[in-house]
Amino acid sequence: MKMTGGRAIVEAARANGLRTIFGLPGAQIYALFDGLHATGTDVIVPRHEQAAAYMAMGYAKSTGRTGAFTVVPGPGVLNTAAALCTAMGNCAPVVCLTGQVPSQFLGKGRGHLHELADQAGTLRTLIKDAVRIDDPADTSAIVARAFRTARSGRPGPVSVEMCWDTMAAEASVDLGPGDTARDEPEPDLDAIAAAADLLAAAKRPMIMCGAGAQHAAEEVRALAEILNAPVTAFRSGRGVVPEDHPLGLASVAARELWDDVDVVLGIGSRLEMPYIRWRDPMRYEPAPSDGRKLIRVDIEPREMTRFRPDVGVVADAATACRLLADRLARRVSPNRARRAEIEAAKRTARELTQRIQPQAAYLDAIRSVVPRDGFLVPELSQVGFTTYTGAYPVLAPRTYVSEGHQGTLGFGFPTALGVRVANPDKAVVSITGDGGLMFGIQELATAAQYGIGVATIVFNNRSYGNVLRDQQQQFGGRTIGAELENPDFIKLAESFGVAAERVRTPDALRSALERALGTGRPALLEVALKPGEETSPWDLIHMRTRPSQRSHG
Ligand SMILES: Cc1ncc(C[n+]2csc(CCOP(=O)(O)OP(=O)(O)O)c2C)c(N)n1
Repeated sequence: MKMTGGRAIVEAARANGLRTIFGLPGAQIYALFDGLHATGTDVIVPRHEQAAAYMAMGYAKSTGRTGAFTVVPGPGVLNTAAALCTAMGNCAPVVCLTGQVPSQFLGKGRGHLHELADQAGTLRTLIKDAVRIDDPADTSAIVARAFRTARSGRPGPVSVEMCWDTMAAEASVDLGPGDTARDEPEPDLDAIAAAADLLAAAKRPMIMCGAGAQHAAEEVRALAEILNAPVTAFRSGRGVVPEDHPLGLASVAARELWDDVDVVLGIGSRLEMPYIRWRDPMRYEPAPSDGRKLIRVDIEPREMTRFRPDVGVVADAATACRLLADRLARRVSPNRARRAEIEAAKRTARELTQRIQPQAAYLDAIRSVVPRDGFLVPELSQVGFTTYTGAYPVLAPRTYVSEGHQGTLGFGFPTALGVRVANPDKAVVSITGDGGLMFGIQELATAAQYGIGVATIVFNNRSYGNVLRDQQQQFGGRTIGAELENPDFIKLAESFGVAAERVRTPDALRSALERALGTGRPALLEVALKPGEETSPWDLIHMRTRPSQRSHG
């Protein structure tokens, strides 16, 4: 068939499941946008390219399906760089479709519009892969491979570029079929047997999940129930086992139990929480040095050398958990007393996290309104950090969409928009500080234009709160660059056509959020706080010792 290169890219992406794309047009990718027009693909156009990539990430993280975005090359692509490295860090399958200078200018350094010295090479240092389609006849195969790479192994972003003239010109293209396969390593059954032996002999095993366990909720829960093992996570693995299940628990409760844990089973997780945050975050350890046995299940073989376990199982989480459950079902006699210990740890954790005020009271108010299957997108903020402790229990897989190890301020609001686009019938709440929200405030226009019904709660303490506290406590009160003069968020939101309300108490937030979610329309709720008013959550995040044995202010 004769079509432009741009149309061919769209057709190929659609064959691989694309129905919605986030993107911002420009000359090099006009033909691609024309292809989107011709195929009736839903296009959401944000007001800054970074948001296109964050939205694709939110779409991917909340569904497990690949999210896609399209931007112009050079500055357009670089505007998405923070989102791309965030998506890489939190294992989001994302495909970026972009352009290039005209083919005759490739590598010439003439300074053609949006030229970068080596766009694909630059991107390859950030993401899983970056490829160019030089011959339109290869489009189907290259695009299918990009989607496959994004979702296979440890998922992550992949970019596909095509030169301006190639994208615009008509060529003969064979539209191949899509590809739904996912490359999966064959698990080493000896490693499975060794892991099963360690788990069978364990007295108090603990399971720690990461993003790589989100698709394996059923299998993880079945294995946990056989072992009567608590299942925890720091951020990306939360909700795999709901935190109101007798075996599901968040970080503070997990740390309460940690001292007695003898075998750790990490599933699709870097294990940052116990082996970095609960130890010395400045010290790299190549392997555990605390006497506990560690089993790691991870689809990425390099993980086994980055942090060496006693037994490493390179496998998909669901497959490995099924194999382990088969081997353990008749072999272990469940330690029933464990459930009482877990319950006690959860009670203690609840008492401790309730001391983080006013954040915990606001999070209780939010949790009481958001249904089990509703989504929360936190931000790098006092309330967002407080969610790490379990003060906001996560009750279903994929419903807590966090930033991962990049800790990217400003990711939250645009990511939440992508979550809602992918889940138009579910409640989606974005919580953010005033600093973080301003990284993407212009996307209120996008929310209004497309009716993206996210309820955004801005906790306005008129400062980069974390920085302010650190400077006050660690630099003798010499504060610099931490105080903020903000716009009137209510008037600002209303000027975008977004309903807004200011509240000053958790009760008022509860009713305002109920109203906002009830409308299904975008809404902004401002919680007015004083600078420095929040209790620091940090000693319940970096817990070197059992939290109940320490005193808290
Ligand atoms: C891209 C990026 N820039 C800077 C930071 C450092 N940082 C982390 S939290 C924070 C302050 C956040 O302030 P705000 O959003 O107002 O939330 P608050 O802490 O006041 O609740 C900053 C500057 C970061 N994590 N990421």
